[in-house]
Amino acid sequence: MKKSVAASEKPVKAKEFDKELFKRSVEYNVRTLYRKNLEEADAQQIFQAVSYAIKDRIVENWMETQKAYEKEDPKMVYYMSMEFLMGRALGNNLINLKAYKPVAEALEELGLDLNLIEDQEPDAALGNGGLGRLAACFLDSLATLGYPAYGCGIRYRYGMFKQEIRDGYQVEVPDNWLMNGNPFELRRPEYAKIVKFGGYVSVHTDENGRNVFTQEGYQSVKAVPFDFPIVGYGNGIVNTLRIWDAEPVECFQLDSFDKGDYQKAVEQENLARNIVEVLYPNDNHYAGKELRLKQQYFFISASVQEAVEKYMRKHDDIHKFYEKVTFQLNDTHPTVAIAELMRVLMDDYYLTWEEAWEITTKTCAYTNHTIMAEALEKWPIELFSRLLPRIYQIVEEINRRFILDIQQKYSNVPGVDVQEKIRKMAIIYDGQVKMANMAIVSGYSVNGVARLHTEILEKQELKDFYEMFPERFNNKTNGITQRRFLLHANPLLADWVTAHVGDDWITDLPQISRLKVYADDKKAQQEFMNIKYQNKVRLAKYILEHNGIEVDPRSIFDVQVKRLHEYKRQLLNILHVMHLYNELKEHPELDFYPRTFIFGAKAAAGYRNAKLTIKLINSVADVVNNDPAINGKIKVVFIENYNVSNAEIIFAAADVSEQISTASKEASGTGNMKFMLNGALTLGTMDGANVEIVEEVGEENAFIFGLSAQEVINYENHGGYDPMEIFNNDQDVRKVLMQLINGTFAPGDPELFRPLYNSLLNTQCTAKADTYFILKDFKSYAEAQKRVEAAYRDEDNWAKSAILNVSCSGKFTSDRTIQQYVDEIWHLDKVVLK
Ligand code: H53
Repeated sequence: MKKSVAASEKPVKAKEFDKELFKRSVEYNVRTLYRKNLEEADAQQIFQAVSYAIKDRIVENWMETQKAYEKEDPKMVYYMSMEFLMGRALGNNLINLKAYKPVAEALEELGLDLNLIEDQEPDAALGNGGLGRLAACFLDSLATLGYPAYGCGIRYRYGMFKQEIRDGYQVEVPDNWLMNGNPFELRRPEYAKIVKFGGYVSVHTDENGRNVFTQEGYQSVKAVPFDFPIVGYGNGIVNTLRIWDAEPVECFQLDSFDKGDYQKAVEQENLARNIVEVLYPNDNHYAGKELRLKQQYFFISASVQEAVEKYMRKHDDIHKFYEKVTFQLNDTHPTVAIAELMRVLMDDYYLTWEEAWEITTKTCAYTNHTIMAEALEKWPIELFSRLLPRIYQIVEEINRRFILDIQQKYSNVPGVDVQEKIRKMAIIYDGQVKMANMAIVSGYSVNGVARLHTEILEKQELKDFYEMFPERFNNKTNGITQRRFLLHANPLLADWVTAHVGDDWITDLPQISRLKVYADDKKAQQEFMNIKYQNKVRLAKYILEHNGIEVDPRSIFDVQVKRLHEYKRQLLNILHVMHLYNELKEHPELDFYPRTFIFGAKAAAGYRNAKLTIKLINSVADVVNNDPAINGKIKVVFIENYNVSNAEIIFAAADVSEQISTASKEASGTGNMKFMLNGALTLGTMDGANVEIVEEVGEENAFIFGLSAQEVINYENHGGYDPMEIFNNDQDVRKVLMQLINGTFAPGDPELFRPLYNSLLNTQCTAKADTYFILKDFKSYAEAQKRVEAAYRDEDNWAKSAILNVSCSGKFTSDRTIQQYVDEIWHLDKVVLK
């Protein structure tokens, strides 16, 4: 680790919280914002007033931090991401200011409940799932560790849709999160940038004999940044998440009519309005929409321009740009940053190709988050070159030179088919621009997000690239912030942990391993189970209020919350619930430990099988929950609108964490880590970070089942799996599959779930069947579920395992992940405030 650059070695202590001052400022804010006093203000107004009072405190630290950065001139990381799934800010800011408890007390003295005030804040849902939430955790860790960083993204007017369940179906409702204004953001018009789309490129030679490329006949949009403070924990550091809004370059001008470019003014207005309108609700799936590419270039061009200008405000030699700046590309979505940086360096700063290339390749680093083929972005040349003509020229040249490199390297190597290499690795091939290939070729680092995932990249998916650039590849196993997902989400457990091992875990999670000595302690076990019980009561209350379903907090809370995707296999889970229900119906005398199966998941709006799986879960819930014959032993709950805020309540209450993806498909997972931190036991496949979780906690404290990643890959490559064989031989499987098409769960429409049935069996042989090996893993999953039940009956032992899960979760803090990015990729220096 490099040493910090500031003079003072000791981090500042958080300023003492002045309760009276805070109370006065809340009252003052209500008065000036709404011309009301506290008694007259409604809950939303109080939320705003409280947030503005907190923002005042943050702004002071924000200015101090930025002043220190200005003075120390440290290297900065720009974390470029289409998604930042921030969730709510108020509670998190209070936690990180170390002001949560005093503020709660101050508000209580005013007759107000901080929890209810927090509930007034809409989630900033500028992301879909894992990738966006990871970005948010990384920002928290960067600020807490004192590393200079910017998050760069888009200020979508509508974030991730709100999910309503009507008649068991998902209905998408727009998320107007800015409706009441956002108290924490700051508009920064002074940093606005112009972004150009379309037109054509003209070339002329200037007086120095240089080719000058000019984009002409384009449309442009003004990118206006909004800054969000990212508060470090207890260290006074406040970094910035900079998200870009779009505005028309010029408003309508009357003389537009005279000039005849009224049409153009209208188009620019529309472009600006559309570009940041909405987040694409696809997770792990690329839809190839033109507007999406516009969004990508829009925020990237603005961010790259700003990074270069900021650098040039302090330095005069652009050649050393990479010494002060690094761009981390969060998946392929921001990959146009490579060509945009080349463009700025060559066209605006007149560097040669070679000079620009050296800077770019030393600045850009890429994180791969998936091996799912449908998630890899490939843009049709026609679209890409029409929208970004200058950028396309640059990509073509990167590609041309790279193909020469391939030829040079492999032409004389016996046994290597150079054309095959080019086919697999070229950036432009088959009429498409392949963004992942560009990111690998043009950067200094390529990382996967869990050990297994990185191994699969190196040995299979990106094998040819790994062979060519082995030094670029590295692993950074994901992590999560314990400040949000334990300290804020689970105050009872957080206090209990602190009472036993002190509070160092808040900024040094591996310290939580000191809890291990309590795993066998009967008193600790009881206390732990009691806390879990109270958290289950809290969740049961939420479920009753939101779903109208009564669940028993003494039952096992078995939870699968994550995006709905076939590879995540919610279908396996619900088929198994159907199977248990069958067993109970057939053997009412069965000694069955009551179980509550809890699901939460949003499906992409156009993803048919995913949406039908939601309907199936709700249909099964309707039948099972209302069948007196099973005496309430199984309950099925689908939590509407799973998001960061309700996730906090859900993780805290879970006994069992369902991590059941088809091995090799889940790059890492991060929900798995949040469950572990809150003392749930993992029921999972050896996939993604599950492998490392089990390695930390021991296989005896988890329930592992199913095919290994290598077995899955072997079947995929060589065939040999026939789901029909299982259907014909396994009566349990056969029965639940028949129930998909005989109306057991859809009495009015027996054909309703046929597409799910077909996806598993495909009797028509028109497509591959059971691509995600659900039937193949069914039996071993059911057996693992039996082990769960048996284990839960031994309460002491369960408590021991749960405590061990908490105490072995140290590795999975995003503080560790960020420190590894810093040490091995970014090479930043810590800044400590004086
Ligand atoms: O990224 C998470 C992983 C998870 C992976 C997810 C992800 C997205 O949410 C969206 C696109 C994408 O390529 C990958 O599915 O396994 O934990 C953070 O790395």
